[in-house]
Order: sequence, then C-alpha cells, then structure tokens
Amino acid sequence: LYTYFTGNPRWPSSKSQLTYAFTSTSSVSISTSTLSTVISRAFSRWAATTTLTFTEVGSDSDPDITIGFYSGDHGDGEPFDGVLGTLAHAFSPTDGRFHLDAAEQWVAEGDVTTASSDAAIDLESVAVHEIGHLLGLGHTSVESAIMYPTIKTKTKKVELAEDDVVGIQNLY
Ligand code: TQI
Ligand code: ZN
Ligand code: ZN
Repeated sequence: LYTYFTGNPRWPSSKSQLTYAFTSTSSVSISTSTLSTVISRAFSRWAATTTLTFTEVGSDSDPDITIGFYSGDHGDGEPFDGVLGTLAHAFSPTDGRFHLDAAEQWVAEGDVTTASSDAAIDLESVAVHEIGHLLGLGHTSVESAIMYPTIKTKTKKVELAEDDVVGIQNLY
C-alpha cells in the first residue's frame, strides 16, 4: 500500500499549477531538449491523474521545483555515491528539489533494455518515481507500483499502477 511522508505534506490547493526548471545540467551528456522532453513526459503521468499541472520555466523565474544533476557531496547532506547505489533523490512537499546523480549511465533516448552497459538506468522511470516523492508520496509495498522502493538497471517502468493513482488522488 502507498504511504505519505510524516505529517502528510502536500502542495497547497492554492498552488496546483506547479512550475519546474533545470538548474544544473552541464555535467551530463544529455541535450537540454531531450532532457525537457523526457522530464515533461514523466510529469504528464502524474498530471493525467490529478488536477495538478506542470510547466517548465526558466531557472530565473522562481520555479516551484528545481531539477539538477550533481556528483558526490553537493551541499544538501545527502551525497551521491557514484555508479549505482543511490541514483537520485527528491525532497517532500513543498521543498521542490529533485537531484540526479551525474555519475549514473542515464539513458534518455532509445531502448534501455538493450543498452550496452549493465549499469544503464532509464531517466524517465527514475523521474516518474522522484516526482511521486516531490508530490508527497513515500514508498509502497505494491511491487508493480512506481513508488515501490526498487528499480532494476536496464528496465523501463513508467506507468502508474492503481496503488500510485489511489495514493495521489487521496492526497490531492
Ligand atoms: N533514491 C531513493 C528513492 O528515491 C532515495 C530515497 C530513499 C528517498 N528514501 C526516500 C527519496 C524517501 C524520497 C523519500 O527512493 S534511489 C528508486 C526505486 C531511487 C530508487 O536512487 O535509491 C527509483 C531512485 F526505489 F524506486 F527503485 C529512483 Cl525509481
Ligand atoms: Zn541532493
Ligand atoms: Zn523512492
């Protein structure tokens, strides 16, 4: 079953039109347009089942959500650990920070299941999971759900399960 963070934090109803911006992407080899497309697709999964909307804006326009790639210790007390291990993290509402480990072999285009590296990680799959955290979902015991606390390398898992949908709809 789905869970929430302690105290059930959520974005307030006065703020259902959320904005996001990329703040640190220079350390990764994915083009900014590919990044925009993949992350937009990940947000769409959650927008489809809530009344929330997500719009990309420039990083200078005070976005609600910031997305960036970082390596090792990047100043928030949750250092990244190189290839595999922690892939990304996102903070609970209404913090809005979503960080990705720049050391991972991110796959943003093409078929991750046939990637040559055994450590290839599908960016869209991780983004759908982390956006769940950004919106207030914790982990679930339902294995088919996006919020289940495990992801395999070379695997794509981007469709919300009923458990994710009920979880987000009971919060918003
Ligand atoms: N990152 C962990 C995660 O997102 C970080 C984390 C642990 C966390 N507990 C948390 C973040 C509670 C917010 C709230 O779960 S991870 C998955 C998983 C990771 C894990 O790099 O281990 C995915 C990143 F668990 F689903 F496989 C993406 Cl999809
Ligand atoms: Zn971080
Ligand atoms: Zn998680």
